[in-house]
Amino acid sequence: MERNIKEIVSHFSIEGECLDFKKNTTGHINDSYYIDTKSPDHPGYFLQWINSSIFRDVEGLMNNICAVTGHLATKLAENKDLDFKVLEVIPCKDGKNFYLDPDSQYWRLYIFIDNAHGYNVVENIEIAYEGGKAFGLFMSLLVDLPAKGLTDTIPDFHNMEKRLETFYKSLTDDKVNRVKDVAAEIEFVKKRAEQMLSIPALIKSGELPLRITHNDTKFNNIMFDSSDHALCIVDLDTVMPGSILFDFGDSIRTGANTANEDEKDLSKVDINLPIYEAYSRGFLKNTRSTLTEAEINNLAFSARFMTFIIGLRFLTDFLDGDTYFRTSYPDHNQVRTKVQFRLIEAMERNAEKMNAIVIKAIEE
Ligand code: GN1
Ligand code: MG
Repeated sequence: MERNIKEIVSHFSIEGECLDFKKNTTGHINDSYYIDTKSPDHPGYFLQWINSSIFRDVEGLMNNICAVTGHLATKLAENKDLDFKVLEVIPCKDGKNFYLDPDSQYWRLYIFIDNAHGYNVVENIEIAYEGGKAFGLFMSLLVDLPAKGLTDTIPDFHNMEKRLETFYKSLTDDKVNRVKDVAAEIEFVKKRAEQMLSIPALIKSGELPLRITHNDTKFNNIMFDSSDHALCIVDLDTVMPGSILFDFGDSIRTGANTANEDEKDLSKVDINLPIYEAYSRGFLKNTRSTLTEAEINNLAFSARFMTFIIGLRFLTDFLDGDTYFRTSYPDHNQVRTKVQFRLIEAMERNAEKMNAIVIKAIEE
């Protein structure tokens, strides 16, 4: 679809105007653009097209984001020593927090965070520790925001029962005749499905509490400044009630993998235990006082749980003919699945060590 980015930006209350823009290629769901005002007096902006076939309630989603960023901004203003930033939503000229264009496409605008960078593969333990502290702080600053006020932007997002049901349906439908290509991956899922259902059982029984969580804590959603201090958490589309296990687990899936999420050479995939340890220490430094026993007991396992659920979603999307995640080549989702499952095997071999690391970090 041809998009007139400058025209779209003109609907927002910005300082200056959009004189140039550049598409950003990370992210599997939304489209993002850096908006250049080419002026030392005005900030740059970050424009996003919101994929409303995935986020069905954009109004609810934007209200979530405004509630969360508003709460964080107040907290950070009260605690100046925290040295942390929060995304700033720029409203439209009509006061709405998103712009709906004549083609019924949704857009939002943030202030661009200058001189910041993220990591797809974490380079050292200092960065991992900083990242853990950042997501821990994010969650701990949100403990007193009532979860009731937030909508589920994607219902059942990390609901393993539902994800398995959907997977089995895709298996039966075999829409694009790909079941024959993934026999080993299907076997992998079946072998572990029951064990994975332990988490939804604990959520249902109330042993695992629902909090406000980020739910998409890929390590590259942490922005760092030029001295590798963690500055800000981005990608707030899925901030909604969830378990803290989702947040811890997904950061380990992405941050403690020695390879990229779509590495073709599986021999490069492994769990980096020093990175895992550093992340755990940072995360627990800022969350340990709020965690329950059931959360602590399942923290190490949550890394396997989240790697499994996302691997399962990649596999399901492969079977459905790649309709959800953006792909760059035909078997991209299969490659992503294989990486996730290889990482789970590595974590299974290291399960005892991973548990011991959490216990040690809790006691620190
Ligand atoms: C999607 O678009 P991105 O990269 O922020 C997905 C996450 C997956 C991730 C896998 C809303 O996130 O759940 O973990 O891809 N987001 C949504 O890389 O489905
Ligand atoms: Mg995301």
